[in-house]
Amino acid sequence: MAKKTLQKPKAFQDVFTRKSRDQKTTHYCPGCGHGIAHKLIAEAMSDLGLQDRSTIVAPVGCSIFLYYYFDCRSLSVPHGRGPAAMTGISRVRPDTISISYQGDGDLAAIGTSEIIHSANRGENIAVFFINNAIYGMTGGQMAPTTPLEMRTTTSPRGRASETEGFPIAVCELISTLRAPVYVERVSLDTPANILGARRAIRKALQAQADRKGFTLVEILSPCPTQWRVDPTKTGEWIRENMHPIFKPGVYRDVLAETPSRPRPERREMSDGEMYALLGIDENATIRALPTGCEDFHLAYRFAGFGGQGVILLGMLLAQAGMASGYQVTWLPSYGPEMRGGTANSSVVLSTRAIGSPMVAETDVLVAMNGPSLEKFLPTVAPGGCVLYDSDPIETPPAAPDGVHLYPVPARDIAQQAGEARAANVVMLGVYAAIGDLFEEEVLADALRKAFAAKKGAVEANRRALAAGADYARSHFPCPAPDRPGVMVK
Ligand SMILES: Cc1ncc(C[n+]2csc(CCOP(=O)(O)OP(=O)(O)O)c2C)c(N)n1
Ligand code: SF4
Repeated sequence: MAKKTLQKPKAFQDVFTRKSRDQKTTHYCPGCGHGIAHKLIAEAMSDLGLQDRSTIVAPVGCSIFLYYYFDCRSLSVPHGRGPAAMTGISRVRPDTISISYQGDGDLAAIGTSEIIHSANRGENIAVFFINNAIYGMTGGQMAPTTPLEMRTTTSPRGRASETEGFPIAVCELISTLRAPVYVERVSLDTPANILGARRAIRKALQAQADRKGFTLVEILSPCPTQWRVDPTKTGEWIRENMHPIFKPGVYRDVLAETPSRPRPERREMSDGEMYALLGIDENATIRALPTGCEDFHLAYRFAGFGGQGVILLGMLLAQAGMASGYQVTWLPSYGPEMRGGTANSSVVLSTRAIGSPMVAETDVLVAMNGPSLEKFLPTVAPGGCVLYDSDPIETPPAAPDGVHLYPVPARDIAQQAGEARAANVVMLGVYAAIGDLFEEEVLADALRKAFAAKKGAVEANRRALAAGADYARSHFPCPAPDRPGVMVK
C-alpha cells in the first residue's frame, strides 16, 4: 500500500518564530477557524505553485500575526484597508497573487467602503473573508454579521434589528455588483464542507493566477472562545445559527466566460515625469548651503510623548527645508493616544530626490523623553547626533560608536524664555545652531506659519528658538566642525 505522509504545506514557515517557547503551534485558540483557513490557503498556494508570487494581507483582528505562519510576502495594513492596499499592489505588480484576508469586523464594519469599491472596480484581487459572526480579538463585541438575538459584549440583551440592524450578508451584497467574477460562501462546519472550502479557495487563487479579476470567498468560521461554545460543538453552532442567514453556495461564477486580462505594460517613470506629477519644481534653486557643503541627505527623527510637540517639530523643520529649496519629506506617527501616548515624526532633507519618506537609519535624533531615547538611539548612524532633553533624562544610555550626544535642558530653557511648552522649539533652535542649514529668517517664518492662528504664541516661540540657539553656541561647537547639518553621507 502506498505510504501517505501528512505534512505542513510548503507555503507555511518551518518554524513559527512568534514566541521563543513554542515554535510549532499558532497563537489561535483551540478550535479556531483561522487555522483551518490558513492551512487551506497555504496548501493551495503550494500546490498551484503560487507561493513565491503571493502577497497576503495580515489584517487587524485575530489573524494579525499570520505573517509568522505564511512563507510568502505579507503586508500589515490599517483596519479594513486590505482591499485598498491590494489594489495598489496588484496594479503596480500585476504578476502578484494579491490576497486580502479579512475578518468580519475588518471587512464588513470599518472596511465596508474599501471592499465594496474594490469589488465594484473589479480589482484583480482574491478576498478570503473569515466570517465568525463576532469580533474575536477584542473580546467578543457584536460584528455586522452577528445573528439576531445573539448576545455579545456590546449586545448583552441580544442583537435587535431595531437598534443594531440586520446581519449583513456579504456574498449577496457583493454579487449584486457587475464586476466580481467569482463569489462563493463556504462553511467550516464538517469535514465535507471543509473540502468544499478547499475547492473554493483553490478556484479563487487560480482565477488570480489567470488574471480574471475580483473574487471573494466567504468562510463561515468557528470562534469557540467568543461564542462561549465547546470547540467540538462549533459545527452544530454554525449550522444552527449561521446557515439560516448565511446560506453556503455559489453567488456568482462567470470565470469560464471571463477572458484573462492582458498584463499592463510596465513603464518606468522618468525623474522629470515624477516631479511634474508631484508638482515639484525640478529647477528650484537651493537658497544657500553651508560653506563646504554641496550635497547632503539627512534623516531626522523627533520623538517624545504625545503633547510634547514632536510632530510639530518635524513639520517646522520640513517647512524650513522647503523654504530653503531642499527636497523634503515629513511623516508623522501617532501612538494609541494623542496626549500621553508616544509619538514621533520623521523628516528627510536632501539636495537630491528622496526615494522614500521612511526613516530606518537616523542621522539626527531629537528625543524629548527617556523611552524615546532608548527606542531610537540604536537607529542613529555612526557620525549622527542626538539631542535629548536632559530635564527628564538624567542618565542617557551609552551612545553607539561614533554617535554624538548633546544634552539640552530644554524644558528649563523654555520656561526661562517664558513659554514652558516650547521645549520642542528650543530643540529646533539648538539644532539650527549646530547644523547650520537654515537662515534664521526661514525658521522664524516657519514659526509664524505654524502659529498663525495664535498670535501671542509666535513671539514666545521665537524667544524659545533664540534661547535654544544661544544655549547651543555657549555649550557646543557651533556649527559642528566640518559637519554642516551633522552630515554623515
Ligand atoms: C482603527 C481601529 N479601530 C479599531 C481597532 C480595534 N480592533 C482590533 S481587532 C477589531 C475587530 C476584529 O474583528 P474581526 O475583523 O471580526 O476579526 P477576528 O478578531 O474575529 O478574527 C477591532 C475593532 C483597531 N485596532 N484599529
Ligand atoms: S478569539 Fe476566536 S477568532 Fe480569535 S483566535 Fe480565539 S477562536 Fe479564533
